[in-house]
Amino acid sequence: MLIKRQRGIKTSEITAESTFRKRRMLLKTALAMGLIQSANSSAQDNLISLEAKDSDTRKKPFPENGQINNLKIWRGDIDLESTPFEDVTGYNNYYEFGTGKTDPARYAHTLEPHPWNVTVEGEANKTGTYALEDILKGHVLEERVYRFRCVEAWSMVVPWIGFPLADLLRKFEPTSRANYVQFFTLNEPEQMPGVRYPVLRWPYREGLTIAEAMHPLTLLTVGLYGQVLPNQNGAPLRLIVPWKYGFKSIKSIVRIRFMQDQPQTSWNMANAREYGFYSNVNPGKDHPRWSQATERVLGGGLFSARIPTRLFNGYAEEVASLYTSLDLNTNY
Ligand SMILES: Nc1nc2c(c(=O)[nH]1)N[C@H]1C(S)=C(S)[C@@H](COP(=O)(O)O)O[C@H]1N2
Ligand SMILES: [Mo]
Repeated sequence: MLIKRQRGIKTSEITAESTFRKRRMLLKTALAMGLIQSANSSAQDNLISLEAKDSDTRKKPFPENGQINNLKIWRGDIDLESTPFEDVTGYNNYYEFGTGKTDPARYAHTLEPHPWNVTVEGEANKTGTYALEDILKGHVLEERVYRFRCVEAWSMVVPWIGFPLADLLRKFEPTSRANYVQFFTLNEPEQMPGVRYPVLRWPYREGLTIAEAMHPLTLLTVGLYGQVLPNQNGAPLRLIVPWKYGFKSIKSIVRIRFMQDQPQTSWNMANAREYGFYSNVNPGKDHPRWSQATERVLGGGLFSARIPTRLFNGYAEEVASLYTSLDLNTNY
């Protein structure tokens, strides 16, 4: 399938991005050579501020509250190139803005990510409605380069920016009955033309077991490529659960609910045979409509690479222990 480039990308923007990637290579090389000792060294801070200066107006740098200076870099064992910015932000899935892959980039400008509140409820000692600023306060942002795989068999490698969801959830002191966590997306017809159509159960909802939610790989995400999240990628706050199919990574979160029983999820409600609760990436368990054995890496146009899909999207070493007592074929 041919990937349509996002319309209206100026050459200057593409240049800025390739400069960004060159700097990233430099940074990686410097890290590998031991030139940069600690993740918080001033050399790295300099690189990051250079990147920010290069960015064009379409990309939004973080507010000047110093958060980005606390960036740590975590790359796991990723050996793939990061997917170009224009593909990560131009080929999306965000049904609240239409079901086409280029709809979100075209229409998500009507989303208003500021001000933003998140309501926390259910099985926790501390519940309530919190401003986004309070949700983020005190957390050190990290860059995490993760593989990301959609059930439709395309994949990307994205330098997300965020912090472990666990660090936030712990603050609410979940009770011993909190076995699951459910998440909800904003549901605002004025801002989201797609929610006028019953293609999914709105608001978009997703869920994790408490162990999955507390796993250190699970990232509460506020940015990508050194910038705040573009609306089409789920501004201002989304989940990234890298060992699960993309639809588990819910966007624009406004509600977090601790629950005793397994929560409803929009895709499972739409088609339980196709979308299970767990939805761990599994090349051995095909989706009724798309083989899960291989994936097409976005960014290469017509000649984009097809690579074998890995169990748990390549994160088996980190997460397989969560599922030792689960039959992955029936608990898909
Ligand atoms: N609220 C909401 N979250 C969502 C979706 C959506 O339609 N609505 N799509 C999901 C799917 S199917 C995928 S593959 C990823 C896509 O994330 P991206 O557009 O940042 O690549 O977002 C997930 N989160
Ligand atoms: Mo997806």
